[in-house]
Amino acid sequence: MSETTTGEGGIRLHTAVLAIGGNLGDRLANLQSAVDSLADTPSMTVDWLSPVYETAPLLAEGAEPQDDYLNAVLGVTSALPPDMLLMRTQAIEEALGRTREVHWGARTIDIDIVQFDELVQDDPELTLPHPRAAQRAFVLAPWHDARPEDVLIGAGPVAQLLAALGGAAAQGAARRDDLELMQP
Ligand code: PH2
Ligand code: MG
Ligand code: MG
Repeated sequence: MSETTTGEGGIRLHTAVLAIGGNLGDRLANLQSAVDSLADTPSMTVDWLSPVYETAPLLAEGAEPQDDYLNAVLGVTSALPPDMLLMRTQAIEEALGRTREVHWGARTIDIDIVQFDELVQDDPELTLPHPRAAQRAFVLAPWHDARPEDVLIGAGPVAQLLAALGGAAAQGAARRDDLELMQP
């Protein structure tokens, strides 16, 4: 993962790991729409897709209760630099009805860039790798299922990070083998 490759015509291609999740509306349909929209992005291919997990909401302190999420992780390759990839993911979130009234509020869809090539940056608009991915079973568990050898840049092997959390179940994350995302 995360190596920069050169595509046809010498265009720089980048790989990214994205985490998707939502807890409003038809959760699986919203995840699938996000995957489909990513695949429809010019120059972008969806390389792999994780299983779907149902996960207890991780809430900000004092926040109102929320319904459980569905979460998944996927790998993409594209020619988009990080800021353009972020613009695209935000446009897809908006098209799928995402609103941002409450920080960490319930949402139809959230698309987070977990890592981008081997890039480490502290830009307040886009911190890479995602600063909280190493603590989140709803990211690590599906990622590990799909790509057991992957490493979260600067943090360590996904397998070790997940084990350090006590596994998926310790954070209320359970694989839903009855639900599946389709490669577009
Ligand atoms: N996303 C959040 C806050 N809490 N909890 C779960 N289970 N899954 C999420 O994707 C999630 C969350 C903010 O992005
Ligand atoms: Mg998020
Ligand atoms: Mg987000």
